[in-house]
Amino acid sequence: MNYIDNIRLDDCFTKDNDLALMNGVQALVRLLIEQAKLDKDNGLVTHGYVSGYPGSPLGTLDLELGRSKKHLEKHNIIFQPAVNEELAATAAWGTQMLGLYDRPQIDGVFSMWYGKGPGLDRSMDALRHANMGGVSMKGGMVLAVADDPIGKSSTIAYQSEQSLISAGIPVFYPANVDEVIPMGLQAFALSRHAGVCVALKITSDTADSNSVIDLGKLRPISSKLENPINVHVNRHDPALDREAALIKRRIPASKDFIKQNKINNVIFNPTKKTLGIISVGKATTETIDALDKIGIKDPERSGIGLFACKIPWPLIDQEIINFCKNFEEILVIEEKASIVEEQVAHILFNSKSRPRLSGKLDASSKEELVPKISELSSDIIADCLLKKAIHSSISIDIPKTKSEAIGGNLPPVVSRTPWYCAGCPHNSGTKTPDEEVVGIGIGCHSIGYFLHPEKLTNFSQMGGEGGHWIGRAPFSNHKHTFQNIGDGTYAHSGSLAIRAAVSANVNITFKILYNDAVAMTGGQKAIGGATPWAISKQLAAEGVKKIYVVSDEPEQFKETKLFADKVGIFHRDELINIQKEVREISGVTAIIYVQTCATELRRRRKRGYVQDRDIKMYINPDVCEGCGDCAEKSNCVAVKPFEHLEGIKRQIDQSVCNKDYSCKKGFCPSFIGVQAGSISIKEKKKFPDIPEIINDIKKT
Ligand SMILES: Cc1ncc(C[n+]2csc(CCOP(=O)(O)OP(=O)(O)O)c2C)c(N)n1
Ligand code: SF4
Ligand code: SF4
Repeated sequence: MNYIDNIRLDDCFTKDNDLALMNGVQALVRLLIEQAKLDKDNGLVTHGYVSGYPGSPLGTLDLELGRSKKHLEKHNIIFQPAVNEELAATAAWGTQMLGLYDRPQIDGVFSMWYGKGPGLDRSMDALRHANMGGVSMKGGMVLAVADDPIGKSSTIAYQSEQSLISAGIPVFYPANVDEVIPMGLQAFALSRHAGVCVALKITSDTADSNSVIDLGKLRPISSKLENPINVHVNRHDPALDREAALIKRRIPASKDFIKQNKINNVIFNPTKKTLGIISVGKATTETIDALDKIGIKDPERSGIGLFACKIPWPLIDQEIINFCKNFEEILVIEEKASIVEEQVAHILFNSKSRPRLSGKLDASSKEELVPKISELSSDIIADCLLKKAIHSSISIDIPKTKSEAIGGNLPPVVSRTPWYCAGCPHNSGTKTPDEEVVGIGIGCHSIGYFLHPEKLTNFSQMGGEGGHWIGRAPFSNHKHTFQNIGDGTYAHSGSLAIRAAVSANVNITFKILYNDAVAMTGGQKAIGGATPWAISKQLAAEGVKKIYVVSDEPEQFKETKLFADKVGIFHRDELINIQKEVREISGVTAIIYVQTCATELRRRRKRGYVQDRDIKMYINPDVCEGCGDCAEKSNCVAVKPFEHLEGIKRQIDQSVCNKDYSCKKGFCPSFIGVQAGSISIKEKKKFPDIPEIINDIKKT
């Protein structure tokens, strides 16, 4: 049998040895499974718990956890998606209190919280309480913090360390997918040992990349340590006792654990000590690449040392003193703020051997060196190393031509403006009367920012939708504003902002874009979300003055008595008129715009959960005059221009069309609806057989 026949997609969850392919998100799932197995092997009876809220770069973790349900259940791990990150953190801490109040039949629960940077910020109150209160000895609490350093798919570029450090939470920073499981197991072990919450910082690069992992080597060797006293979760300790437990016992015990387990390590230790580099997290891999890029094949021979700092906080004084000893200069390579550099400066200040310290600034030239913003790449680091060579007496053997090669080895990347998916409800639901502007927020409707920025006011954090207007309204020349808010955001925290607007008595119309999904992060179900009729009743109970429901299929709401009293239900064609009416009403009004996310609808149709629409729209090129009205009316990416002998005309790209039919709104005679038609596929594509060489992989 071919070796490849034995490879399964879920090998990374099921196998105990052998190689398995996994991405950073799957590595987090396997981490939980591995922790369960480890406990079992050690004779502990534990269960697992995982809760959080999706957000990039861990936007797909909950989907992966959902897909792996059977594997998780086998190991007694419960996955409970949360209404928002703060409540997830509170629940995860709750699992640590089991032994105090619940007379459990198990030894403990190891729990994992996940969320993106802004989710960490909103959870800080809960996490600060958890870290002050402590974690159980046979449980453990690890936070998978999704860091998006360049704001690739976030409203802000994020670095989590500062928030975590402020709460005294140790930060583990795996450099790549390979380190996620071993470091995650160490994080759980530390959490149990010192009674602290421990963060596992996962950047976009780690979450999104794949690696073939040796499943037989997941478990790090751990040192046997003496158990610290009075560090674990306790009943109702006074605030100052909890502070003392954290500062005087948990953090010192954490440092002892990190030191004894040798989690940070020295990679290059030259005899001639010229430049000692301390690289943090994923900067280690990039620094090694950078050294290679500038022609330094043997760093130790060039007098270069490298200390891989895997735990940016807290640093272990003795490790830093030992590494830095006798170096002429130390260079700290870390992205964004100088978290490690400042600790190094503090540690070295009173030490006997005090080398020059470079990092964000070059110690000799005082010029900027390692960038303070965005993320680091091997090219940027190579550039820093070159600058170091120019601005100091340190001689690094760099071939001149190599420097020119930096950054020049990648083809230029084509960029395009983000756009709504074909048939997206936001194409229609976000429309406003011409003269109006509308508040932006979190979710797919924010894509509008790229399409018509002049129509939108500034975005807020998730759940802050409408809050800006509460501050602006008393001073504004406008009497009223509109505010978009997704149904996922409404369930997460946004309903509170509506309550705030009612209590501030401002004139605002919330447009609740009910697309029946938390679409931007992958089409999840809104946890704690409600039906349009339940939302209408919630809004009415909060004091919203007038509520409309607008939909592409208003006929689906025949049971009008399910809705709050006096709710008007209309077709989306009436949206503009309704907005003109509600803007004249003083106080808070709402329009619930109901149309399913087109991508979600496509999935549901494919899986047979909802009936497909059987009409396909075509544009007759002989009739089309190329005016573009259909594209403008629908705003749909599936309506594409194509070159015709008579000039540019329009056609519908059937491969992306989601049958929203808003393109035919212009009553153009070119449109043809074909019932029950299917696209003819000329020949099924054949793929070549996988070459036999694959067979040999296992043997080597
Ligand atoms: C506090 C916080 N948690 C998570 C996210 C990640 N996030 C970005 S868009 C989005 C989806 C919002 O869903 P919804 O309001 O339903 O809008 P849709 O994308 O469906 O249009 C989420 C969860 C975030 N930006 N902030
Ligand atoms: S995922 Fe859904 S809501 Fe988001 S742009 Fe696509 S169709 Fe619209
Ligand atoms: S299909 Fe009709 S509306 Fe669209 S570009 Fe052609 S003429 Fe204009």
